[in-house]
Amino acid sequence: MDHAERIYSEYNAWLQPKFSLEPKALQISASSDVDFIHQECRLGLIRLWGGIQESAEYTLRLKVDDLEHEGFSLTPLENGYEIAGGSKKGLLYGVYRFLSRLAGGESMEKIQEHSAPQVDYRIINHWDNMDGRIERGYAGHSFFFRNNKFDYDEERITNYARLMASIGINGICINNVNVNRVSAGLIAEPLLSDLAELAARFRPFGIRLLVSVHFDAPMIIGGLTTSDPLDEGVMEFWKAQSAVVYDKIPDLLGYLVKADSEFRGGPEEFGRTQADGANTIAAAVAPFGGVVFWRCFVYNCQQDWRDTQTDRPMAAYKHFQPLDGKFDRNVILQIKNGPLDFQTREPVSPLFSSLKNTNEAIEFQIAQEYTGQQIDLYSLAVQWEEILTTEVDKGKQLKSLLGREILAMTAVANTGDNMNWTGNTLAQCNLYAFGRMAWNPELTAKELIREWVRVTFDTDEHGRRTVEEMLLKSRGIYESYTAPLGIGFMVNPSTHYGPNIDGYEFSNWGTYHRASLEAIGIDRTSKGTGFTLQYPEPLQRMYDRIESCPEELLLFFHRVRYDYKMKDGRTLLQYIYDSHFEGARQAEDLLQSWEGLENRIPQETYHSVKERLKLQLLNAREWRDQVNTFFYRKTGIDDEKGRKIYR
Ligand code: GCW
Repeated sequence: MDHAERIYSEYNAWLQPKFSLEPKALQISASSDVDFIHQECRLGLIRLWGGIQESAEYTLRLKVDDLEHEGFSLTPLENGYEIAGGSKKGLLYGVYRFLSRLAGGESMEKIQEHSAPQVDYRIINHWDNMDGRIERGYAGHSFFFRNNKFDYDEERITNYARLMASIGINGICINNVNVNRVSAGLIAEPLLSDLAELAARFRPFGIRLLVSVHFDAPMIIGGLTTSDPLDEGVMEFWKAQSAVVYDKIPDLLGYLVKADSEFRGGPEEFGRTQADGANTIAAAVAPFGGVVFWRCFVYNCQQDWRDTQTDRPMAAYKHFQPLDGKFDRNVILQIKNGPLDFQTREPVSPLFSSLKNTNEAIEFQIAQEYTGQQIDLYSLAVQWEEILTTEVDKGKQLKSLLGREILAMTAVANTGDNMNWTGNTLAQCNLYAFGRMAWNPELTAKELIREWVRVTFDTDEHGRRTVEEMLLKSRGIYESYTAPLGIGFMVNPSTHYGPNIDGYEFSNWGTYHRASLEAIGIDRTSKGTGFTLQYPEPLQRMYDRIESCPEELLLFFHRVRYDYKMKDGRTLLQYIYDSHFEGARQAEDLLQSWEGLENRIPQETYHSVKERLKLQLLNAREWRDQVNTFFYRKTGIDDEKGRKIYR
């Protein structure tokens, strides 16, 4: 292997060679302006086949054609094959798709596809701090930063860029939305030059960088005494500083901003609106074609638990819905998928159906903060598919808004400097699925999981099926032994792993279950906090009425007595017991299924996943016992099936 080949294969997850594939004798033909893509294609084939045997009899043609801008087509021909793209970017995507289908074991003559992405912006958000730590990172340290400086392995960056481009990602924000005084400096020298150098490494792969900026940058780096977005000096600061930034990085995608959120400053501190804040910054990047991604994760994180009027999931709507139509064209409001915070089960944020004249981005979290931290198995694709197919307006699924009102799919990265990128190898599937789903939201979790398993493991049918089934079931299993029915949280404060039922019950964060001796949950109906009123009819009515509320969200919307009869006749309490006993038992099944793969999966992966599944089992048992004991102690009612509950 020469150097270039090694770079290609070293860490490349699903682009890693797995099979010894039958090489095909061919020549690659491409015009000289797509040299880089030509090279990528060559390296990819060498990696898959161990080499290329040149032959004039069969030609693999790469060309830019009249297709959708980022689209591509893959077409077998009489004596050759054609990969066409609507632009160089489209062609690159076509090449990667072609390689990845080959890697999945398909034969070249049968690969035929025409595809173009549904949303323009497909973005990964890193929550990397410049000291090298990653907020909510479960796969090691940052591969961009260390000791408050850029510090990276160039090959790894290339590999990462390739990996992301191969699933259609075209934007990456490299620093945490929680910007501190150091990372605030990314838009000024000396860090700006380093940022420009990094941007250049991503550029050939069609990836534009974004940078998280500090709302108080006018004070921190501009030396002003205010950050008031309507102050002349502040507006001038953003304009001048952005001109400096775009001079260095002309294709920077733009800025990401977390303001008025979790102790970060924002426009509301100056009596201004979210639109005032976003528009001032957006006006500064507009001349350069830049975009401002403005997060809607705005709520009171200093709530008094005694206050039962304030209802955290209602906050984003209250701050942003009244401003619909007031945001500049280059502002995209970045909205978390649910109204609370990346829980296993939440309704879709009501902002998506209620903003009619505002650009939106949906934000997912691939990092498994509340979903098992890359120890417990959790296939997010399953959850995302449910979210995208949720009805958000009369007869309209969320995914029908993609490419119309929702212009971007963004997600918090689950990667770090661990050799396999994601700590748990099986968590790679979530990263893969995000990119593919952002490209084509019609893909189902089942299809995505199958694709990923195929390109990742060189194993037999039994092996593949086992991994697929484990992944498909994993979300349901995790949900059932943690905090099901939409009640959420009950996790250890700050780490967010493992059970702590009252951990947040008397805290400031606004996430309460309010369990008493008789009932649990918050009444969020029109008669309660009024949260359901944020949805259009008929959703409002559906969530309002306990009979029509989807059962899996029962405790998100309603306060329910333990003796409430669920649809199948069980009491709520018995459902809680069953769910936890069953979930913990299924965690055992996961481990057992995996153990059956001992000689079918590469040793290192086999053992590291097994270690995690063992930890998952301990976690599941701890959740089961703590939750069951908690409710037993509240109610004094035993499990009908007489299983062990600690008193
Ligand atoms: O879920 C919370 C996390 C914070 C995170 C915040 C956010 C980056 O616990 O770590 O901060 O969400 O999304 O801004």
